Amino acid sequence: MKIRVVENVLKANDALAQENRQRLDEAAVRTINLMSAPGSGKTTLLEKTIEQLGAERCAVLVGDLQTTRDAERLEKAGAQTIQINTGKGCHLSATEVARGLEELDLDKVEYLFIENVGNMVCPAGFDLGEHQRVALLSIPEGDDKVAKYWTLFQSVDAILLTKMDLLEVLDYDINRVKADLARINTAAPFMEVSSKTGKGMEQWFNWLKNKQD
Ligand SMILES: Nc1nc2c(ncn2[C@@H]2O[C@H](COP(=O)(O)OP(=O)(O)O)[C@@H](O)[C@H]2O)c(=O)[nH]1
Ligand SMILES: [Mg+2]
Repeated sequence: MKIRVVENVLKANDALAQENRQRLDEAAVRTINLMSAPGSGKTTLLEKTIEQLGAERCAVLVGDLQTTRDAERLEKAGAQTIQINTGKGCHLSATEVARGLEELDLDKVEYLFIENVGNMVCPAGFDLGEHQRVALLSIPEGDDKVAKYWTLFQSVDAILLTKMDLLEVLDYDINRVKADLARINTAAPFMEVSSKTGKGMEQWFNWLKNKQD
């Protein structure tokens, strides 16, 4: 019985996600769902990305349990931003994204970024209607997270190893991460970046612009 309820919730979410995707296709807005642990650098990456792509081409839906802090940061970067507070919810749902889309003027927008609620488990199970999924993984989190949270890393189209400027001060084995990814997801490009120094960011921007390195 419990299983049937969960299946129904997922089915309803998937149907609405499909509607969101259709709407975004019609508006020609490429939509990217960013997922990672809290503090791994999603908002900072988006601040730099908005600056690089041009604020008028970007919109953001940002999910957090509470506060409008991330929305305030991203609005300051110049992008149309809608904050979604999930209360106790550990991930965004297609319903919340549909409501967020109602609030956005997508006329001039080419990129919609969805900053999901920070955690490496729940967001992976919910289609929001995005076109691509990106996982962030930061150096301070430790090099065992791909193996531990493999369902997230298996489901994404690109992986960013963030805060590369901290590599020297923390014990972190990038080869261990690459070996884990070789078992889980070989299709997604793996990019080593630092929003702080700008190192490696060109590869991310090129990926967004559909350019090869
Ligand atoms: N050293 C370093 N710190 C970073 C970098 N990117 C983000 N941070 C810091 O990490 C903290 C969390 O970043 P934030 O973007 O809010 O993470 P989010 O919770 O995933 O959105 C902040 O104090 C940022 O200044 C980076 O590339 N290098
Ligand atoms: Mg954030």
